[in-house]
Amino acid sequence: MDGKEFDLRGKKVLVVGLGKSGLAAAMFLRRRGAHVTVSDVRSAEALAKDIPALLDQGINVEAGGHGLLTFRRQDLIVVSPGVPLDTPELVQARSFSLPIIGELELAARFLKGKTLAITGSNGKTTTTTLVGEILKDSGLPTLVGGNIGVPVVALIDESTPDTWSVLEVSSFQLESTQEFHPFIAVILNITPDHLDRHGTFENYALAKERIFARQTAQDFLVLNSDNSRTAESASRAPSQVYCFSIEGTVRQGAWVENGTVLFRVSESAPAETILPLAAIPLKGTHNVENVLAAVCAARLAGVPAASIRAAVERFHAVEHRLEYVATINGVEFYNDSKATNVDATMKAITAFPGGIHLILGGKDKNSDYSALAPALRQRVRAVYTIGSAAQKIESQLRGVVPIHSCETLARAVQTAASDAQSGEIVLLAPACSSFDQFENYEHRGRVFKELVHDGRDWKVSQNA
Ligand code: UMA
Repeated sequence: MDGKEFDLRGKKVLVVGLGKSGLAAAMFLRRRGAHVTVSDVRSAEALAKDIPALLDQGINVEAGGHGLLTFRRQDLIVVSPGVPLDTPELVQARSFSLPIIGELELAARFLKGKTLAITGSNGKTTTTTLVGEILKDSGLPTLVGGNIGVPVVALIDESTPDTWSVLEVSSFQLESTQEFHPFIAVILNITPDHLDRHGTFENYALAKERIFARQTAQDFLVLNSDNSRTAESASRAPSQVYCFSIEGTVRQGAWVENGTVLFRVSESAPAETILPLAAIPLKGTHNVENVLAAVCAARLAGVPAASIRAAVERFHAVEHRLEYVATINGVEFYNDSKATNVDATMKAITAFPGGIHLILGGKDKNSDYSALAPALRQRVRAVYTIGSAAQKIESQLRGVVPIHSCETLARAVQTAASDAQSGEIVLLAPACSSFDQFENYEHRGRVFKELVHDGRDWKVSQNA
């Protein structure tokens, strides 16, 4: 991205949204000499912890709503990922031809070194973390950020021409990119998610495809050939396509054969052995896919096979992704709070052979929960619903397995823990976002873990 920096000195820049991304972007823009205003729909009270630091830096703050005038007198508008691009004030700004970019695009123009970007509906955080570990372990100077929780602008000052920036990128971030141009791009899978924001599945898929839109023939794109919508992207890629598959051999990329992960750099090259499946310390076939994607990305970045194997063997589940919590009276508790869509929940269910007591619910994203029915029939003993999506889930899954309306996570954990027999599983994999009852999915996962640990005596006291 070197050489595409804009001169921000004296420019009037509006940052929309004052979350993690907006705060980091505003501070960065100010340090580069821009006149910065931040606008957020939340009240000044709700933003109180951040306002003094912004004012100290000479940044203007508009709280409690977006003013149409604020969106007019600007040279550039930088949008936070969570702000929909069809927000009326942004639509108006676009009609006045004001340039609008997202935080990812802003950062990409200043980030030095090489970018390795990972997107997908599920598995992004695990794969990004794993690739970051592999690159770091092999001695490459590596930074990790993006949707994983560290705004990309926050990486700029640390980056050098030798840096590898490993970025988790979401459809929200990709939607507002223009020149974003990763050297290695990965699409793990595309399955329905965020339909409340993108409207249709195809719009969502097209946002994901922006990860490779500006790549060239010198760049690489890694795709999951087992996922139909992802495989389809190959024909549109301007870059060199590598694939991964757990179902069969690929022309160039990574696959599984006789219980071993193999990689080849081209169709005519010999297959290299990377590691046996048994050496992967993560649960579920979806995690095998994540490892295959990481193998492709890391080999393309020049990391030797032995180094990849060592890093994978040491890797532990990321918090809130099918994270083992505890075994109480023979019942295992797993926290998959990051399963915020139907496909992720399906993957969590299929990671276990059966005997699952499944906690579902939260804020609906216009999802179709009936897609879970076959997996529920095969592996799930009962469902425990929580949150505002509960009624919809119950009506779409009625008669499939017993459903208990629990409303709160506390009741759900308690009921599921009491129902489960030794050898069974209590799984939080809610298929919904968390914002109706929690600050975010991390908060929901932490509360789940606390409830599990606090409730060690439930069964004992009930049986007493
Ligand atoms: N806001 C407005 N106007 C609007 C909408 C929102 O002013 O019309 C304000 C809100 O009041 C709030 C701020 O915008 O103050 C929030 O901005 P944000 O939602 O972009 O949140 P950030 O804290 O900046 O976090 C974002 C990502 N959030 C989203 O994409 C929703 C984080 O991903 C990411 O970790 C962070 O940037 C750093 O890059 C979270 C996420 O849920 C984990 N991502 C989705 C997912 O993984 O499914 C895509």
